Amino acid sequence: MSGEIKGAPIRNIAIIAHVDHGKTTLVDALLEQSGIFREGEAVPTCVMDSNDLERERGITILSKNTAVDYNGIRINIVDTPGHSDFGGEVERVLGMVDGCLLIVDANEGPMPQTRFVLKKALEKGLRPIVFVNKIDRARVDPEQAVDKVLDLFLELGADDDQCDFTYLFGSGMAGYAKPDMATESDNMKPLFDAILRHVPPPVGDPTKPLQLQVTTLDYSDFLGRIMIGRVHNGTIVGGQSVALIRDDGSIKRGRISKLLGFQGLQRVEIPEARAGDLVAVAGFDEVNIGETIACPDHPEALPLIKVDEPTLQMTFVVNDSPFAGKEGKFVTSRQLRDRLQRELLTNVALRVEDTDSPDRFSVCGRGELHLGILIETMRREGFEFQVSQPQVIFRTIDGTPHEPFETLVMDVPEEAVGSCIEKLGMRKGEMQNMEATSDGRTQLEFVVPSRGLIGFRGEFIRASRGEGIMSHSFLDYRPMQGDFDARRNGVLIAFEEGTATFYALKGAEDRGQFFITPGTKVYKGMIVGEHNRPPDLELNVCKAKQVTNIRSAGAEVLDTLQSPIQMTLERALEYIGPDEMLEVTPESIRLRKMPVKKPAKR
Ligand SMILES: Nc1nc2c(ncn2[C@@H]2O[C@H](COP(=O)(O)OP(=O)(O)OP(=O)(O)O)[C@@H](O)[C@H]2O)c(=O)[nH]1
Ligand SMILES: [Mg+2]
Repeated sequence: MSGEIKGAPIRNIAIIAHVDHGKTTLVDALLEQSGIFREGEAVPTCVMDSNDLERERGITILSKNTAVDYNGIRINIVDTPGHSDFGGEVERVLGMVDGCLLIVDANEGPMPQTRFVLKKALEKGLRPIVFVNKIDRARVDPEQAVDKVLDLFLELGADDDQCDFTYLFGSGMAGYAKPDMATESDNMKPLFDAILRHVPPPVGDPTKPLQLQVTTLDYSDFLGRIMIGRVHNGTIVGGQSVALIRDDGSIKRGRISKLLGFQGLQRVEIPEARAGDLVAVAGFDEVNIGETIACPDHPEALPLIKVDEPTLQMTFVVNDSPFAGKEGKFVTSRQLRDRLQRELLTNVALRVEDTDSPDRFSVCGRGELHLGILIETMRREGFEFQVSQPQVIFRTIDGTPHEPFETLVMDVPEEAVGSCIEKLGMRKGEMQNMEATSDGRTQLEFVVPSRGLIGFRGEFIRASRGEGIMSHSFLDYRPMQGDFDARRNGVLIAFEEGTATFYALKGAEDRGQFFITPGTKVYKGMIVGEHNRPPDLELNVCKAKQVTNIRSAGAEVLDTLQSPIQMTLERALEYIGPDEMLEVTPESIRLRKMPVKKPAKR
C-alpha cells in the first residue's frame, strides 16, 4: 500500500477560481513573500502570466507551475486559467495535486466558473481551502461570500469533511491573509500555514516502479516536446531509460533527455525526483495527455485522463479577398497548414482537420476565446487568412442530436432585467434563478444553448447600457433545441473598390453605423457597417463631393461624423454572419460578404 512519503516534504496545490478573481495576483504574493525575489528587487505584477497575450489582456491562458519553499517544505503551486474555455485544463491540473485553493472575490461571490472548478475539485476528492479575496476593496461583504460558498458546496453534494472547509480572508494585491475579519495581518503567513496544515502530503511510493503521468504539454525549440506531470510512484533520474505507454496501449522506449523541477519562475535541471513531485521532462517527440512514463521493466499505465471534446468549429481559409497578400508575411495554404499543425503540439484541446479543399482547414476548439487567442497569436506572427463564422458542434448521444449548453450569470441594473429575460427567451434560455443584489442590481442565472450565446454579448451590452456583467461556462450536452431566430440587422456593404470619403459616410449616416472611417480602403463586397434594418444594403462609400472650393469647412464638419463601431477581433467573431468571412491580417480585421454560389448548371 502506498502511504505518505518519508523524507519528501512536499505539498502540491492548485489555485482555482472564476476568471479575474485574483489567482495570478495571489501567486505573485506567495512568490514574493517566500523570498524568491531578493530584497529590494522590483516585483513585476502577474509574473506567471508570461506570454504577451496573457500580459496584455490580463488573463491566464495556460496553467503554470511554480514552487516555493516555506519552513523547509516545498510547495508546488499550479496557477490555472479562470476562463471557461480552459476548464478542461483546470480539470487535468486537479489530477496532479493533493489540495486546492478556491479563490472567491468578496464582492462577486461564487460565479459560474467557481461552480465548475469546485465541482471538479470535489469529484477528485480534494478538500479545498477557501480564500475570500480582494477584501481591500470598499463595499465588500466577505462573510456573506463564505455563506454563499458553503451553499455551493452543499448544492454540489460535498461530503461532511469537504463542507467543513478552512477559509481565510485577504487580498492578493495587498499581500495579506487572515483567519477572520477581526484579525489584523500584513502578510501571507496564515495562508502558508493553512496550506501546510490542510493540504495532505502526496501519497505514492518511491520504491515502486516509476509512473509519471503527463498532464500538460509544452514545447521549446531547444528541448523539443516537454511533458509536465506528476511522479505518482517510483523515482525518476535524468538520463534514465524509460517506457512511454501510449493511449492505445503500445509502448515506446526512450530516454529522459532532460529532467526539470520548478523553482520560483524558473525550470531548473534536477538530478532526480521522487514520487509526489511535479516535474517537466523531455525525451519523446510524440506524446499525448494522460499517457504514462514508466519503468521499462515493469511498464504499467495509469488510468487515462480525458481531454474535453471541442464544442466550437471554425474554418480557416487562405485569404482570397481583393486585398489578399498585401499585409501578411505568411499567406500560403502550406504555411497556414504548418502553423496549425505546430499548434497541435501544445494546444491539447484543439483539433485541426484537412478538408476537401487544400485551402481550407477545419479547426475545432473549446470556445470563442480559445479560438480567438489562436487567431490573434497567428496574426501577430505575421499570418494572413480568413475565418468563417464559429459553429457549435452538435453530437449524437443515444441516437438523438444533442448540443452544448452553458450556465450564464448576468449582473444587471434593474431596468435592464426585462429586456435581458426577453432576449434570452428568444435564444431558448431558461431562467434558473433571479436575485436582487446590492444597489438596485439583479443577478440572473440562465441555462442556455451555446448556440444562443453566439453574438449575445453585443446585445447584452446594449440592453444593459454597458453596465451589465455577464459570464458563462460550459455545462453539458443536452438534447437539441429547435431553431430560433437571433438574427441581427443587415449589413452595409461597399459597392466598389476605393477609399472611403467623409462626404459619402456623412451622406449615409442615417442608414446605420459604420465600422470604418474616412480614408479606409474598401473593396466591393467589404462590410463597412451595420444597417439599421434587417436587409443588407450596398452603398457607395467612396463618393467624392463635386465642388471643393470651400476648403476650410472639412475640419469642422469632421467632428460631426458619428464615431464608428470599433471592430476588434473578438467583436467581429461574435458579429460575423453565416455567409460572411472575417479577413485577418497583421494590420487589419475586415468582414466581407461572400458571393452566393450559384448551383452548377446541369
Ligand atoms: N482590489 C484588488 N484587486 C485585485 C486583487 N487581486 C487581484 N486584483 C485585480 O483583479 C484583476 C484580476 O487579477 P488576476 O490575478 O489576473 O486574476 P486571475 O484570477 O489570475 O484571472 P484569470 O487568470 O484570467 O482567470 C486584476 O486587475 C488585479 O489587479 C486584490 O486582492 N484586491
Ligand atoms: Mg490568472
